[in-house]
Amino acid sequence: MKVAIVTDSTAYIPENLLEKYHIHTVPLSVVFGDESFREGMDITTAEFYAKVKQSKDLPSTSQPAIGTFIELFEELSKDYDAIISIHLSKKFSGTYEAAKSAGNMVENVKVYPYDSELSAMPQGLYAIAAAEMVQQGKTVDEIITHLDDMKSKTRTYFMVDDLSHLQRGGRLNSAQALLGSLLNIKPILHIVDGLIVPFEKIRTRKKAINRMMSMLEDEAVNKKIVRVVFIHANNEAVVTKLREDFAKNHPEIESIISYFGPVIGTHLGEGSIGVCWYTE
Ligand code: MYR
Repeated sequence: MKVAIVTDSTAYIPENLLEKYHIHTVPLSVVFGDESFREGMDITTAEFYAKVKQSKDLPSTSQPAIGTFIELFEELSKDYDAIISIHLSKKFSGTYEAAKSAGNMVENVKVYPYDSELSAMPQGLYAIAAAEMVQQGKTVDEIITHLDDMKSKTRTYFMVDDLSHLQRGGRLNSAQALLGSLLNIKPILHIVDGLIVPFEKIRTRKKAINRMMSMLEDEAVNKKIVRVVFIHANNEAVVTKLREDFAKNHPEIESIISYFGPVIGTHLGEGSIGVCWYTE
């Protein structure tokens, strides 16, 4: 049985890895006023962050149309028997539901929609793991069981410079956001059951980054980490340094730099940093 792996653009999987693992993506969009841009297609990440600074309209985001999924699934049905379609948390976006509906409408291919309960490159790690298993000849059931298992072994922490983006987009409890902006804290956030939740309240950006790195270091010493990802929102130099520092102690662990592109950048804001890893 031939299995294709699909994910959405918010996984922000670097281009070389998309090609290496033959992963297909469907774009979400950012909207400025009445203009809509499919991320990675109509607008690059650099253009997006520049536009946010110039634009009088703050951006909003939208999920892909069901028709976009149908088009891709029909194309893939020519070469594949099954598709695992891995998406950002269904509590963040209607993308998973759109993939599910489209999957029910196409013929000649069985579509298995999968809710990563995350987003950004942590979701990308699921897509990569699934694609590796396809290359090893594993079945759809084996791959889905493995993804379920990864959920309990994946740690995702991130911090934002300004909580107002998350508050405005409605993806963080507003009372928490208000408290954060009033006290000028830099909370470390994480995702629990598909929702963003404060993990720890920390006063400065530097301390928040150090704390995320020390949690990573603890896990690297005590467990076997498969892959680590450092994620930035238009501040690559910061994560390049974090990655270099980590690699000095742990050269054997694969590490990847990814980014918060337009859609997730709309909700987190420039300057956000994320660290994610999963263990065996
Ligand atoms: C839509 O409009 O359908 C997309 C909504 C996306 C909401 C994203 C919320 C922030 C997720 C942050 C994940 C960080 C993982 C490191």
